[in-house]
Amino acid sequence: MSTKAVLISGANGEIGHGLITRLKERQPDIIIIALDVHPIEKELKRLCHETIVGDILDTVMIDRLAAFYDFSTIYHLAAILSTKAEREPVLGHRVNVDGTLNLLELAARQARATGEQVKFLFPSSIAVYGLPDVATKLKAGKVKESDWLQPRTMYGVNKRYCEELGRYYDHYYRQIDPQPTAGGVDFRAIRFPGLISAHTLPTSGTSDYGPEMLHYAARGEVYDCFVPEGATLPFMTMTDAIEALLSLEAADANKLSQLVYNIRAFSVSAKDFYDTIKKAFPLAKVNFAPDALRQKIVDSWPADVDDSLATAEWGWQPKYDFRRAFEEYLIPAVKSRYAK
Ligand code: AKB
Repeated sequence: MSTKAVLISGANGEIGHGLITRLKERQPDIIIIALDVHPIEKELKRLCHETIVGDILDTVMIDRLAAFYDFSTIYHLAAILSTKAEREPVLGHRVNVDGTLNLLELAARQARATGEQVKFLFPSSIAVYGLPDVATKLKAGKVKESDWLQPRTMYGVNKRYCEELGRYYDHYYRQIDPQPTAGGVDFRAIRFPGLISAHTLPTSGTSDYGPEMLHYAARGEVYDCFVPEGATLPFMTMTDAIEALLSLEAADANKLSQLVYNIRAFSVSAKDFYDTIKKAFPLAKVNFAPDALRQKIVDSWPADVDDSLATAEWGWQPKYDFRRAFEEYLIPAVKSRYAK
């Protein structure tokens, strides 16, 4: 039996949590199939039609999924983030590239079988950029989608390559087959900046110092920040990140001139984070103890990105600027989380 469903890989991760909740709020009868290497948390499980503990490298499991469901959209969120992928590059490559290939192949086969498009939403990252040094980074300002594409991390290389893999599946898949088929993969990617959630903490990324600083302060713990006060990256709230994925998914294909879009909400330094967090948690203590090697990664990522194409083509607008993010979402939500 075949049922139209939405597949979310990496469902138990930071984006997955919020995405599942939001999808269900928007469309209560949506059929969500949640896949993760770790068991899906209880409160998410009840929002899903089926939850699967499995590995995106397991093609037998993916074939079984394909036999049971027809997917209209795949949100492929599973990934090994930048710091972990730098420590274990082969694992990073396997999960980030081979895992993505397996799910693109699932999307392509299903699209061909049903004759309908399968949307494939891919979270790419500012890690695809590679600026040579801080001076260049400061001079570069808001980086456009086509600039500085020489990533310096395994994760960045993986994300960049998967953007191109997405282009292949979207435009050229099996292009020499004699019989063209109706359905195909509709690949759409967002290059996310650092993300901050009040409800979850990231694992093994390099932009983690922002969210970690907030959560440590809320728990009354001292935080050893691995970048210097001046380190600057674009960031956004998890709420905005999820809305962006939903907006891009819903966007009219005819209005999209490209497959990959920058988005951003605010560009701030580590000190900006500290100063703002201290206003809400006056006892917050941060030791700036830069790790020169991780700092180099942050130095190679842009201080800000140009998101004008996303705004023009699918109406991207963040709800939260820096002040509103903290005053209206992060601080109240993180206080209530740790008060429990
Ligand atoms: C990471 O730090 O690895 C991620 C990212 C910027 O994509 N948060």
